[in-house]
Amino acid sequence: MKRVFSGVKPSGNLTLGNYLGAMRHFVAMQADYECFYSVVDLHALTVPQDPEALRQQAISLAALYLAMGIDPERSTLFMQSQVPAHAELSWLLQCTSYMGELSRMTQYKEKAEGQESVTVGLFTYPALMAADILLYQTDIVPVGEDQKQHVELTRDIAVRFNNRFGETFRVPEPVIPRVGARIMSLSEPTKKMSKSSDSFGDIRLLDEPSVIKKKINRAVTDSEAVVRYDPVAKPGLSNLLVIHALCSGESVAALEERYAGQGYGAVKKGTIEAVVSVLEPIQVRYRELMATDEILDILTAGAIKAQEAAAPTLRQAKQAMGLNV
Ligand code: ATP
Ligand code: LTN
Repeated sequence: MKRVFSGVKPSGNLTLGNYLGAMRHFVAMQADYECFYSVVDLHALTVPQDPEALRQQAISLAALYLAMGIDPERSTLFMQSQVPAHAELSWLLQCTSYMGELSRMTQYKEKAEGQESVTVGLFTYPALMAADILLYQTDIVPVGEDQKQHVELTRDIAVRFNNRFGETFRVPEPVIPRVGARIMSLSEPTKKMSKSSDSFGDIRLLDEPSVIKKKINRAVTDSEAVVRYDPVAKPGLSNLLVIHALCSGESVAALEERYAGQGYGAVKKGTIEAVVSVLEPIQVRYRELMATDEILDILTAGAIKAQEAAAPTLRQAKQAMGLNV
């Protein structure tokens, strides 16, 4: 069976963008692949975090994975920091990556821009992400559009390592959804919806239905009042149509037809209903899970399975580079 690996940072409350662009595909892929999914807490440390909040967010993220339908009997769900092989391989890969290629990463440039001080970890982060993926001999990496560049760098790192030190890593492929790979902010529809922003335009997976309603009703649209998918001329409306389509299981074209001749108010109302119908059941399961200690046991078992799966590749990489293993 082919292998899938993906990760989400516990860097804030998850957004609808995380779900539609990445996590709902994680759930679907369990049927056809051997999947490894991680709460990549080491990645969250690249920008300042409050220690207690980080600990809570990581558990909350694990509960959300489960609430969405990640099945720990079928997939390995684990906390990155509980599997030391990630940090270890990351060092080896930092020593085979170049300043030039890491400097070209747009996520680094965006996150570093305007900051007074930037950690070395934020810069070397793609080498840790490459380690996450390569440790499991991963075939497929489901991610949103913003992570494509990092998966491509991972491929370059793997090919270079294999050429220089002998066949060690499988070269992974990114899988990016055709629709929903970049869900935009409702208040600034030219920017991506982001978990670490504090904008009112970011729908959180744990937002109450009344909050979702308020956010969607306030979503920025244009003044033309014609329902047409056109992300350049109508970024706000087009984003709502994509969100609606993915949540109600219809196509954007079908929605254009359904709402033809109606105002944007009708589109917003339909979008609210569709989003709430997807998020409410996840929220109910989330609350049930958070009321038990089950998550901790699942994470402990997941870390053991992940460490076992990662160990042979880490050993092979160390040996290939000339370390005494
Ligand atoms: P941060 O804002 O802290 O950088 P993030 O939400 O961008 O967080 P992750 O939590 O690491 O980043 O993202 C997890 C997955 O969700 C990744 O595959 C990413 O591509 C995807 N993703 C994040 N935001 C969006 C979005 N707005 N639309 C589609 N996919 C997204
Ligand atoms: N870099 C990603 C999160 C991430 C990831 C990974 C995704 C860390 N390790 C491995 C896929 C595979 C982000 O910022 N969204």
